[in-house]
Amino acid sequence: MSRPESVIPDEIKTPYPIVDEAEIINGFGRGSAELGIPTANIPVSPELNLLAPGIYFGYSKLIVNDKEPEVKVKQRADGQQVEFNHGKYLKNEETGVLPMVMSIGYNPFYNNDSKTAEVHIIHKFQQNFYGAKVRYAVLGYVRPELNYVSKEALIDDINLDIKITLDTLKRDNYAAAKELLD
Ligand code: RBF
Ligand code: MG
Repeated sequence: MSRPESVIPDEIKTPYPIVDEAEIINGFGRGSAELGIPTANIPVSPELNLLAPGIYFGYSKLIVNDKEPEVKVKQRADGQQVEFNHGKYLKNEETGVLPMVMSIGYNPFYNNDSKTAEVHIIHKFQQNFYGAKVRYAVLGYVRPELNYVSKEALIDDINLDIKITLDTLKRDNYAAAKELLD
């Protein structure tokens, strides 16, 4: 599988890199449960809000929120209880700089009412880390948000986004940008 429209330039061009830090909030609980692709939801900052809805890529780094040492149970909009552990169970290697894909927009496949920003960190985590913080560097754009005929088609396209991201981050300028979060 390939995607000719996802041509990413050799240089990181303005408005990238976008570097910021955000608190991880809970989303709809769909990412891991329904798609098998967990995402860390973050507030849409004014800078992210300027980006067109779409899929972006870069690096992220999780930061344990030490100011909140206690695990707290919060109620999600659908009534489900979610545990905010503020990242206290993260392993050492899980707080390093890791590749990420970010989805910004309205998730046409699910038809959300409000704009969301979600980061899928390309790493297999054993636990959630709601309430932790994430530093991120958005380095470029992959594709627009789309609607799909099936959940499987959406998952296939996300897997291709992940592959494109990992390939792109091997290229010189993108590999060097890891330092932005070190
Ligand atoms: N949702 C869509 O409706 N259309 C998309 O094209 C789309 N692309 C995504 C690409 C990536 C890399 C990720 C992580 C998510 C994407 N999503 C997309 C969002 C997905 O629907 C969402 O993560 C789950 O519904 C959980 O909120
Ligand atoms: Mg999510």
